[in-house]
Order: sequence, then C-alpha cells, then structure tokens
Amino acid sequence: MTLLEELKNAIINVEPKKAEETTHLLLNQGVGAADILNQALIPGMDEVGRLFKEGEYYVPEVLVAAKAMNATLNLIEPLLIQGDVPRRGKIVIGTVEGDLHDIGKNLVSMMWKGAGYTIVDLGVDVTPERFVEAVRQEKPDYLAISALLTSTMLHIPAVIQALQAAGLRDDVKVLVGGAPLSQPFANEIGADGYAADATDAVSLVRRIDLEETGT
Ligand code: B1M
Repeated sequence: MTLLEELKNAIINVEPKKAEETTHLLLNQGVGAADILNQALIPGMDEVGRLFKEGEYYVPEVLVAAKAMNATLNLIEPLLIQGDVPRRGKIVIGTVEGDLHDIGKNLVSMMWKGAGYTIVDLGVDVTPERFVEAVRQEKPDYLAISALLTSTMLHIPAVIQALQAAGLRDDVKVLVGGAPLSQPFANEIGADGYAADATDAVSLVRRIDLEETGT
C-alpha cells in the first residue's frame, strides 16, 4: 500500500494520529499538496460520507474524521500558500447560519490565501447580522458563504437581503459554494458567483478581478 493510500485509510478508519504521522512522512518525501488533497484526503472524506449515509458510521466517527482532516489540512497549508504571489483583495468567509461544516470553507480559504488574498474567517453558524457587521467593518472585496446542507443553503438569501437592507449590497461581491449548491441556485438568489470547489474558487475571484480591475 502506498503512503497516500495509508493516509486515505487513516481518514476512513478515523485515526487522526496516523493521519498526521502519514502526512509528515508524505511531506518529507516531497509529495505535493495537490496529491495529498486529491488522492487521499478528499476521497477519504467522501468515503466517510458514504459510510455515514449508509448508517455504518454515526456523527461521532464523522466528527473525529473531520478533526483528522482539519489537522492534516493545517500541515499542508504552508505548501498551499508558499511562493511569491502578489497581494490581492480581501475576502470575508463564513459558513451560513445553522451549519457546522467547515472543512470545505477552510480549504477554499487556504487556496485563496495561496493566491494572495487576505482572508477574514468568521467560522461556522454565522448569522446574517454577523456577515453584515463584518462587511461594514472589514470592507472586503468579496463575501463568501459556504453551506453543506440542503436545509442551510436556504439561509443564504437572508444574508443577501440583510446586506441590501444595510445598504451594503453594492459594496461587495457575494460568492457562494458548498456541495448542495449550483450555478442556477446562485443565479436564482442573486449571488455574484458560484464555485464548485477550491480550485474553481480561485479561478472565480481571479476572473472577477480581471473583469473589474484588469489585474
Ligand atoms: Co455532515 N452532512 N452533517 N457532518 N457531513 C454531509 C454534508 C452529508 C452530505 C452526509 C451524508 O448524508 N452523506 C449530509 C447532508 C445531506 C444534505 O443536506 N443533503 C450531512 C448531514 C445530514 C449532517 C447532519 C445533519 C447529521 C446529523 O446530525 N444527523 C449534521 C448537521 C450539523 C450542522 O451542520 N448543523 C452533520 C454534522 C457533521 C459533522 C459535524 C459530524 C461533520 C462536520 C465537521 C466539520 O466540518 N468540522 C460532518 C461531515 C464531515 C460531513 C461529510 C462527511 C464531509 C464534509 C466535508 O468536509 N467534505 C459530508 C459528506 C460528504 O461531503 N461526502 C457530510 C470535504 C470537503 C473538502 O468538501 O465540504 O464539499 P466540501 O467543500 C468543497 C466544496 O463543497 C466547495 O469547495 C470545497 C473544497 O473543494 N465549497 C465551497 C465549500 N464551501 C465553499 C464556499 C465557497 C466556494 C466553494 O465560497 C465561494
């Protein structure tokens, strides 16, 4: 079994210590962050999701697997944000009210940091009022909202409405993402952009920056 397979299995078998040790070994061998993410962490977490859906795993197992994944992401973060990239705009990000999923949000944040953006992370279960307050205080170029549940994605329009009510809607581009979302949903709620994954999220802000400022 390769080390990448061992890491994937450590996530699936809910072994945080093994996951961290294996990641250290992979990094020492010079394996790239993209391979660690795409060949081990994301497929591992997908399998955990499948086991959960089929009733083989319960919330506690999924929670420990998520802790293992977040700890491992922290180890590879320096690789994702290394290099001499130009400083770019500011992005406020948070997971929408009622939703506690943060792995995807953290990954998207890391990739944006790697592309030169300053990130203000509001965490999970963020109310519309908190999003509005952060936009008022931080004056970001983008507000990114993550949702992982079909129920909580329906709370995103309330954030956009709260921005409108506060007179801040035209000051910030609203971007949305998360597994149950789609481009048609983003269009329907009046968001300025949708990204399917972390790589797409980087392309999205670079495309909007280019359209808006030419840089
Ligand atoms: Co939850 N959960 N969970 N869970 N969980 C899902 C999402 C689920 C699909 C599992 C399943 O049934 N197969 C299901 C949702 C079903 C639905 O609504 N359609 C589900 C459920 C039901 C629940 C609970 C209700 C379970 C319960 O209590 N009975 C509960 C809800 C709690 C709450 O939020 N209020 C719950 C709880 C949890 C844990 C707390 C145990 C844990 C989260 C811990 C944490 O995040 N710290 C958890 C986990 C880990 C999962 C799964 C297994 C993995 C999610 C994940 O991290 N994926 C998930 C099943 C699955 O996805 N296969 C599941 C890896 C991550 C890299 O991908 O998050 O999709 P993802 O992020 C991607 C893209 O979506 C996108 O880019 C990211 C990187 O590529 N993206 C953005 C995300 N945010 C973006 C923002 C952007 C752009 C792109 O801004 C522009």
